[in-house]
Formats: sequence, C-alpha cells, structure tokens
Amino acid sequence: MRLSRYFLPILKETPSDAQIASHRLMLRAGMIRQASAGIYSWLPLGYKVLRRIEQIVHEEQQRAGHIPLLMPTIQSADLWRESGRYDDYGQEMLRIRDRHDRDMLYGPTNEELITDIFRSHVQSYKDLPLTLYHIQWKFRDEVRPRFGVMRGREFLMKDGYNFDLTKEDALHSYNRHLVSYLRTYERMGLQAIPMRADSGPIGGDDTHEFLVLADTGESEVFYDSQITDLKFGDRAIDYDSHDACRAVLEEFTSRYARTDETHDEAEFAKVPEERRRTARGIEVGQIFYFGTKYSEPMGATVLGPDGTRSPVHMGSHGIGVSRLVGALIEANHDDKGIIWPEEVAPFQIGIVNLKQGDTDADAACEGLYQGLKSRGLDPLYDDREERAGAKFATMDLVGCPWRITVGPRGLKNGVVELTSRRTGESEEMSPEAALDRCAQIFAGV
Ligand code: P5A
Repeated sequence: MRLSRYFLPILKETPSDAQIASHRLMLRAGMIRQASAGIYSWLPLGYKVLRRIEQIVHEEQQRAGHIPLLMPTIQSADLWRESGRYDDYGQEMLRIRDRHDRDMLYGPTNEELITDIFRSHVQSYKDLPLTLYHIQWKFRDEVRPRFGVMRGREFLMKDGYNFDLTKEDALHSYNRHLVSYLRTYERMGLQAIPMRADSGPIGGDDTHEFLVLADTGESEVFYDSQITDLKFGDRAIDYDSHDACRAVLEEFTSRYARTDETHDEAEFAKVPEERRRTARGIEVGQIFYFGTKYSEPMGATVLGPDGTRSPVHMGSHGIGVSRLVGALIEANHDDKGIIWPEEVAPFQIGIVNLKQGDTDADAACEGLYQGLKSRGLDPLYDDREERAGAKFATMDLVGCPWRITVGPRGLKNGVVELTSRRTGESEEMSPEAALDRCAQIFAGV
C-alpha cells in the first residue's frame, strides 16, 4: 500500500480520555474511531489487524477439528426463555422489540442458538463428537465500557460449542480447546496463562480463563512464577488423543494460577514464597464445561448405542478477538508507538523514502515495493512529500516490525538500511539483499 493513497487518519494530539496505552495508540494510529460508548468503527489499519487475528484463530480452530459456521447477531428471546437465561441475564443484555412486537435481543453469547441448531439436526450418537464455532459480533451492555476495544459493548468473539455423548468425551473437548488456545495465543507472540476462574452467567464448574499479564489488565491474578516458563511451542499433537490433550492440560494447570474470583490464600501459601506472584492480567479467552445445563431444558438429546436417549454434554469456549488487538498492543509498544509481532502486523515492512522526487530514491523504493509484493509480502510505502522525521514518527507509531530506509546518499554506495522496530538495530545492505532478508524473516509466518 502506498501511504499517499491509503486512509490512515493519524491523530497529532494524544486523546485525553484514553487511559491506557493500547487505547491511546489505537486512536492515534487511526485504527479505530468511537461510534458511541464502547462501540467502534474499525478503520482500515485496525481492520487489517483484526483480520490477521481472525485468520490465526480460524486456522487453529480447524487444526483442532472444529467446524466453522455463522450464526446471526440478533436472536429470538423465546430460545432464551427455554434455557431460563432470558430473565437471569440482566441489564447486560440488549433487548429489542421488532415491528410484530416480538422480543428479540442482540446476542451476548450463543449457547441457546447453537443448541437449537443441534437439536434440530442431530439425533444420534453416531454424529458425535461435534464442535461448531463462529467468529461473530456480540453485544453486552457493560456498566462501564472502557479502555477502548478491551471492554467494549460491541465486540468480536470466537465462540465454539462442543457436543459429546458422555462427560468424559466432553472433558476431552475441554482439554482439546485448552491445547488449541495455547497454540493460538503463542502464534500471535502472546503468553496467555490458563487460570482457574469463575463461570459467571455461562455456568458449569470447570472453567479456565486465559490471561495475558499486563499492569493495565482488569483482573487481579495470583500464580506460581514457574508457570511463566512453560511454552507450548511447535509440538506435534494429536487432537483426537484423550491422553495427549489431558497431559498438556495437566502440565499447564497443575501449578497455582487463579483469578481473584477463585483465589484461595491457604492454597497459595503452599507455593514457595519466592515463586508467589500477584499481578494483573487481561482475559483474552475462557473455556467452560457445563454438561447438560442447556441440552436438558432445551431437549437436545441423542440416541445412544444402548438405544436410549439422553441429553448431550456440552461446553463453550471463547476468544476475545477484538480485545486481543488491545492486549497485543499492551504487550508490544514503547513510547513511540506500536511494535507488532510479525504474525499479526497489518503491514510487515515499511518503506521510507527520505527524498521523494529524487529519481534514484523513487526508483529504488518502487523496486523494493514491487519486489516485496512479488514475494508475497505486504509493505507500506511512505511516498508522501514529508520530512524524514515525520515519516519515521509515522512508521514508529504504526509499528511495522521492519523498516527499509532509502535515501540518495546510501544509494550512491549501493545500499539501503534495514531496521528492526523492536530492537532499533539497523544494517546496511543492497536493495536485493534487503528483499531476500525480508522474505527470509517472514518465510515461517
Ligand atoms: C464462551 C463462548 C463466553 O461468553 N460463551 C461462548 C462463553 N465466555 S466469556 O468469557 O464471557 O467471553 C469470552 C471472551 O470474550 C471476551 N470478552 C470481551 N471482549 C471485549 N469486550 C467485552 N465487553 C468482552 N466480554 C468478553 C473476553 O476475552 C472473554 O474471555
């Protein structure tokens, strides 16, 4: 993309109402614009990051064998009356009446709707196990929407629902989700720690939240510091193997790690003192096993191998896709701006032309721009008639992980400069070498 033709409405002033870095930087970098409290338009740069995160989530869900579909945002109140949650959900639910006076709502979550789909089409244990998911907007009329996309009223969630014949199978689905979430967050360059949590309005006894440690996080967390040394990495895992998934769950959840809702001082005291940590965290996902909480009242039963019908065992599993954009920035920024991990960067490489209008500089930039694109990369070329300082400031704010700086002086020696946004280290090399290096850096991404 050529910056002169892009829509990147950068703010010169730091917005005064934004309290945390990610909110400030998303506004300043022209990623989002508030439409009303807790509701945002995703401007082109923000939308690009959102799409990259979605893409990783889709790939990891499907790797685990989960099947994508798309349910609507507006739901009928009748389904929620069947499960009993229509009255329970309270003021967080946005209730709407259509022209025929029917009660509708903007979905805060989809347990009822998916259970209705399931009961209408699946009758036999032979069609199990089944996990369906979608990535769809949700609405929760939060009392205090704040911190930009971190606690929005409208937000994008990946929500998945498993249907299993037995409790044991459903617990395997739970474990499988835990494993696939570990992979998903690590692929984005984030460490998200599973912590025992409270199930709130979704229900059930088994639940873990995934937390990214950050001073600006809304949750207070207590954990054994050994947990931060754990990495899932690039392990090959058989998602159908109950033993393999259970082993990962045990590895990642056997040390003390809890949110304030389930914190137990006596248990925490058993952790050696030098390893006890209290911190804050951003909840980027949560998994639940709730058995027959929805299938029983809604009559979602299947015929088992013994010829009798019984309600299916279920769980639901959520990733805060739009919140992740904020969480990623909280974990990756400095005082100049955002530092995107390579896997989610909206543009991977910025090209800065130090002297727009200079024949050699323009030609070299054009060659790099086309060369990067032909290698399957997505560069942002600052081709505006601007001072070098302003161009560097824009690139630093927007946060492309790599920058190629091109100027007449370097070109006389046949070189351009390749700079890492994260380390600030620069290296001079020929434009061809810069192209090869960039292709190499992003080969595995
Ligand atoms: C699991 C999927 C559920 O709703 N039902 C379907 C279950 N879980 S949850 O924990 O309530 O939400 C899942 C994730 O969504 C993100 N999230 C939010 N993101 C931005 N703004 C909000 N107001 C908001 N509320 C929840 C969180 O990341 C949460 O873990």
